[in-house]
Amino acid sequence: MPLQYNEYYNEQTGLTVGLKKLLFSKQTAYQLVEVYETDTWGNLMTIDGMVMLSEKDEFVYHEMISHIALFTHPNPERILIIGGGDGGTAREVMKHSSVKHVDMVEIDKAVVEASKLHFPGVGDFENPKLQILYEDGIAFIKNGSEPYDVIIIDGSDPVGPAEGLFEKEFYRYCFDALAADGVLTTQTESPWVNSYHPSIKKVFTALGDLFPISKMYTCAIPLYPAGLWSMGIASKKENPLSGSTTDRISDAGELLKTLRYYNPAIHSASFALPTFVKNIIEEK
Ligand code: SPD
Repeated sequence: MPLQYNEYYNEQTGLTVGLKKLLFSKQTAYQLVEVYETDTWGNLMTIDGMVMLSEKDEFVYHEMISHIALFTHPNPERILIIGGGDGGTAREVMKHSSVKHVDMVEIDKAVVEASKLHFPGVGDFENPKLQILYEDGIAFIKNGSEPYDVIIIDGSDPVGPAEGLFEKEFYRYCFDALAADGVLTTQTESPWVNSYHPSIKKVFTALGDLFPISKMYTCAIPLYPAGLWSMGIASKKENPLSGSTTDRISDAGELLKTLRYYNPAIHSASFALPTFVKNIIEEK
């Protein structure tokens, strides 16, 4: 029997990845963090048996959770990332020349440690703009700080320590922590997995109640359950589909050359939702 990683998202249905060997395994106070060398996807990080990233497909998630929001904000300088310990989101955010400071609040040091050891191309941990705080993101945001221009919720699935990242109360704290033209993005799971629908609905109801503008968008991530992933953007002022957002993207030629998934057409197209996906957030 070959060595395999299996993540079941519905009874016996799931994802299978061929493994070469286990590289890292740490049970922390919060979760089990593991890294495997795979036969196809480079190194793969899992948390409590759920895929977080692979070397080969991480660019999709990290570009899409970062650039939609960063281009929507007219001048993003102060950024907060909740979670994101592998460093991929911070790497993308810091490609924007307007960004002066990034706080990354990661609850679990082991995620950063595993990434530094086994994902050398993912994090830009030595960048002086990045400050890593090993704290609970929910407590951090609740306690208040100087306002942020953009907040990115790069957490895990809605089980264990990340459960609170899908609650309205948490998004209210985020709203309060954002400047008057602030923008937020968050990862909101796979629309194909029925057990996630209540969490998806809860997040979009909260964003719609709190922010004048909120939208879902999607991207294709092969190693996440069923390959289709949803994300949410919420904004106090600027619309992600406005002409000024489009102009900012068109002016960012050099940055766009560094990307492999996100481009101007993907920015707009990712907001076109299949009807069954729209129904998850619109049905009463
Ligand atoms: N089931 C996958 C959910 C993963 C969301 N976060 C991924 C972390 C990558 N920075």
